[in-house]
Amino acid sequence: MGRISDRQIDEAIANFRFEGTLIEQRPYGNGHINDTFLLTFDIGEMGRLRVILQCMNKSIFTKPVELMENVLGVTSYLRKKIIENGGDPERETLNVIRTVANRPYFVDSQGDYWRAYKFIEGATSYDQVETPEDFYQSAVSFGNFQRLLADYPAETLHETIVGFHDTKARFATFKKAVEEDVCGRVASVQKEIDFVLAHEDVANVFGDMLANGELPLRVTHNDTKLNNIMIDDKTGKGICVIDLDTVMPGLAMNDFGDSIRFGASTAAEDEQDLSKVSCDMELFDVYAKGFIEGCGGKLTQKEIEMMPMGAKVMTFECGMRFLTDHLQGDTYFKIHRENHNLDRCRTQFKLVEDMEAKWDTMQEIIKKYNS
Ligand code: ADP
Ligand code: GN1
Ligand code: MG
Repeated sequence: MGRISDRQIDEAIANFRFEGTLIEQRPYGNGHINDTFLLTFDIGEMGRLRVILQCMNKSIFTKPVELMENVLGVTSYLRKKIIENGGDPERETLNVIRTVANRPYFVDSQGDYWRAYKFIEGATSYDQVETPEDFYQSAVSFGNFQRLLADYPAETLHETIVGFHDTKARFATFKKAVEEDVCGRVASVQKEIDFVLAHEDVANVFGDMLANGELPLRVTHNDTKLNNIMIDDKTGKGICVIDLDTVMPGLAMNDFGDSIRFGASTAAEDEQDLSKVSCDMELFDVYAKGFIEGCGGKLTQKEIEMMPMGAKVMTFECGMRFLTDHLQGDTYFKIHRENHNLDRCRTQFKLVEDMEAKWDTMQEIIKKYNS
């Protein structure tokens, strides 16, 4: 935090079509990318109304206008589908609040881009799995999300981050960061660097399979962390997939794998005590079941078979990205303490090792659901 001044926040607030009197504003959530604020308005007799206001990270999302075109396209498409299915479009998809000038985003006097969403009430985004049932529900929701978008015109989607899950390209970027060593940190992380170099094959698997036509490109979320889903406080069901910045053509196994990386870990993403970090096979099982069910028969047998690999690739890629950022001076992911990205990288590599040790079990679990 701290990147955005109070004056900028006030300017943004004044430029959205918010109703009522602002009574509270505070930073919100644990996202690593955008600056998120929770605003509370008093709307008189009607009580209180909350909204999410976000300053988009423009050094990461260099084309915020295109990004918002994606968000509007996807949310209005989902809205129609939710209504057709008898759902509640106010809670089951993000709702963009427009600006006074009737735009879906606001550009402030510093050139920063802002957007606002209705706050999804009565639901929680979890940073760690509390019960296997919650994790199962999040799997069904992410699977459903992919199923609902199966016929979305993929060619209309902008690629908001080029090569986002091109693990091979990320491996090349990593090697360059090691060579350049701009912060002089290479010598202190040789063990982690060696881990990456020894796993080059993991970086290439999906790129090679895509090139051979063995895997289909689908419209995917690409950032399926547990805290990017809202779970209903009353019913315990996953109700809304949020953080749509990276919805783009991608691989089903990566959406599966990124959820496992984050949610099936027995510890937080930045846990310093690595003895606490492992990949929980019960959670892997419930997530696999929920995701495959949620995708509603759309996945090919090959995609299902490759799900353990999706978990390994996403975990390896994320660890490599954290390490790259550590080497480059922590310019991408927000950090809240010294060596934060290094700590995050270490949990990911510990998970990769654990997945390697549990590889046969992961295959067996997936086989149960691949008929
Ligand atoms: P980032 O890209 O930084 O992760 P997110 O869009 O995921 O940003 O938002 C950060 C956090 O804010 C989420 O994890 C969630 O807790 C909360 N959040 C975002 N949008 C909403 C919403 N519409 N309603 C309720 N909470 C939200
Ligand atoms: C970021 O935005 P957030 O915090 O949900 C990142 C993901 C990483 C994740 C690691 C746009 O997700 O790719 O997997 O951190 N998002 C972007 O926690 O880079
Ligand atoms: Mg997020």
